[in-house]
Amino acid sequence: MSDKVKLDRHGVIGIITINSPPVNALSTEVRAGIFESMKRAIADPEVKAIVLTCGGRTFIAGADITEFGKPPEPPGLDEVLAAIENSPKPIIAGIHGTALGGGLEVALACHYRVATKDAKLGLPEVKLGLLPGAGGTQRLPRAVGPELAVKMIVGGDPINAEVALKNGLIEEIVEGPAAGSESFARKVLDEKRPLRRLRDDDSKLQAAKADPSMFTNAVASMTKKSRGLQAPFAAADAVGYAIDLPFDEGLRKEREAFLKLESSDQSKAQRYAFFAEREAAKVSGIPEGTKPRNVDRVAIIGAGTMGGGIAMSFANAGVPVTLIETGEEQLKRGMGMMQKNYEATAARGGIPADAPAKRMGLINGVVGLENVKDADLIIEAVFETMAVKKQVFGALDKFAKPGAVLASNTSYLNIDEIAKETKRPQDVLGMHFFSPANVMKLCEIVRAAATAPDALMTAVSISRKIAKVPAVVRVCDGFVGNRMLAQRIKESDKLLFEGALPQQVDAVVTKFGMPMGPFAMGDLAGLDIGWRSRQDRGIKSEIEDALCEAGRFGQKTGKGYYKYEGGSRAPLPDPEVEKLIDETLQRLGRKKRVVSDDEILERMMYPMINEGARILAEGIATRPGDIDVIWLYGYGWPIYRGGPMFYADQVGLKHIADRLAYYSKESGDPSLEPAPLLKRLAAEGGSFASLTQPVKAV
Ligand code: T1G
Repeated sequence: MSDKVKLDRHGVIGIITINSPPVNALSTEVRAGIFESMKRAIADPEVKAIVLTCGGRTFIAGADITEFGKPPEPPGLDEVLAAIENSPKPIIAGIHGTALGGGLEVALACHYRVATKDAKLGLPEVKLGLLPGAGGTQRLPRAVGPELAVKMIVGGDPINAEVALKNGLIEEIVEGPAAGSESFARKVLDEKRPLRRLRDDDSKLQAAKADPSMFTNAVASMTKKSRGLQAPFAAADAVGYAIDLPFDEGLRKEREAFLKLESSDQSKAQRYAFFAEREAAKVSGIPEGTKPRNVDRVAIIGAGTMGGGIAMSFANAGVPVTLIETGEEQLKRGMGMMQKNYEATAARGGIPADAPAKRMGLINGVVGLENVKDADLIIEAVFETMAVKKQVFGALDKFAKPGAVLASNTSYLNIDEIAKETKRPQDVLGMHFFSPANVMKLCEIVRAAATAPDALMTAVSISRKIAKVPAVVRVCDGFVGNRMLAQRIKESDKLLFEGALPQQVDAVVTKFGMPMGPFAMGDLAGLDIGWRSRQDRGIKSEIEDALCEAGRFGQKTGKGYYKYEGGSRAPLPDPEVEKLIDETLQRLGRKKRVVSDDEILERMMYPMINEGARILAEGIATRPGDIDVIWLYGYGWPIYRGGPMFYADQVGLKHIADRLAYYSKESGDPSLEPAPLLKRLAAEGGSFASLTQPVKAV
């Protein structure tokens, strides 16, 4: 009998308790333990009803993801669920924390479910490129109706206990999972309630059977944002089986669809991303047990687009913020922007109607740097020049309390240099947020040479508290994301000189799954920023300079690499641009050639991967997974491709190294030469994934 699952008896109630930290995942051992305990409780004549509950911080949070892709071991989850569902004695699931995936499927096979008020119930399998594979797509629609089932299964987000109660997924909200479910079990016995098997109850499917548009509309709205993903569409089809087919036929087809997704490249990439995200929060090279400093209050310097977005992220997590500006006018503009943003989200139903007032109530806007005095963490989001950063950090050194963590939101400036402006460089680091900061999940945490381990842990833990994904990097120009992006921008410029058009390059990149191509991105950011800094540095980018000289700064002037009509943000190819490019190439005596989409894709991705290899070799990033997390959550890399380093392993490092060597020779550009680490791994037949140890201690 497994020590992870135990069976107790409280009078006529059999209590099965799972205790398998950290999240009671349904590993082989846990499945076997439940199966054995079930059989024993059912066979025990003293036992009249059975409760299934968990110890620790949560109910079952799903199948054990680490077991996917490995040969399945008995008992299968379907066997365990059949034993539960066909039990002659009522079985009650007592839920607390998160009942997710296979965990909710276990509860759905039970005859009754109760939950504590903080519980969350969901089927997030699509977020792993999967669909519920143990009856979830057949039982949940019968429990809550097809519309909510589609929302939960195709969207993957959990519902809370209140919504679960309202929609009949649970019977009651109880105090404690064990005590609450035990007293509910006694009620079931006292009131001789029937053994309710969801498989036998089609009542909530009738409306959708009568009017199929109910289902198709729900699917259409939930799959709107699923471009490139397989799982959401397969999951929607599976819910459709519940409406159209008998239960067991639906179950069989669900299983078939699950197994197909389980072996898919997309799901492998999404499962990789799941663990890479969690690994990225583990900082190497600091003493075991280093504790983060306490953060009760945060101060943010600058109420512009970034400062405002960062302030909202903290207020969204209930952390009070002091937002500091240099003048009343700037402050008023910044506060107004956040208010408008919150109201728009509330109007869309994205947050409760009273949230804008509550969250704005947590943001105290003031003028004057001295107001940082009570803050435990100070994040500077001012104009992106070294001079301004140094001036601000010099002042912060005077006003900030001892032990406060001083973070800069710079996206590429040298944090070591900024830290030198203070007498407390051990408290200085970078917290690089991405625009819009209240939406983008990534926080690229930059560890400077003098940053203290506990200051670093403070930045990592507070990032997770505000629902950001932290990734720790070292100081270099552009850190990880922007440094790799610079390689792509350089190649995209060169492609225009060789005959490719902006819309061709962008189409290849968006077809690959990126939200936007380099030229549409340039138009969004504004081409004049790069133009002015090139002028400052006396360097040229002939084609982009010509666009800027023609007043084509991008969206802000209604034309750049594309034209934008009627205030729309949709990029439209503009023959004017083609003409301007041709004129520039003629003036430079450059010949155009036909550039294939395959070549464009290789030159958009491989130089970035090559730079990623350099970044690993220099120890700027600890793991390839950290680089992937940065691209997934900061630059919109498609989740179903896992990230640039994961993608590189799928393509094969030998092929990438060979192609880079070819492009380097063709263009005479030494920076395209394969990096030593890439060359070595390619020669050894290795992969970035094989780099289990940091290439160099961070
Ligand atoms: N399997 C294995 N390990 C898991 C796990 C799981 N399902 N869930 C979490 N972990 C590990 C995680 O890697 C980390 O490990 C530790 O637990 C704490 O997690 C048949 C097919 C539950 C909301 O998708 O969403 O069921 O880093 O840091 O922030 O239909 O974990 O400490 O070594 O995330 O408090 C469906 C996945 C599976 C839920 C807790 N279930 N988990 O969040 O802690 S597919 C899921 C989560 C399935 C069936 C199908 C979250 C959480 P380490 P954590 P957290």
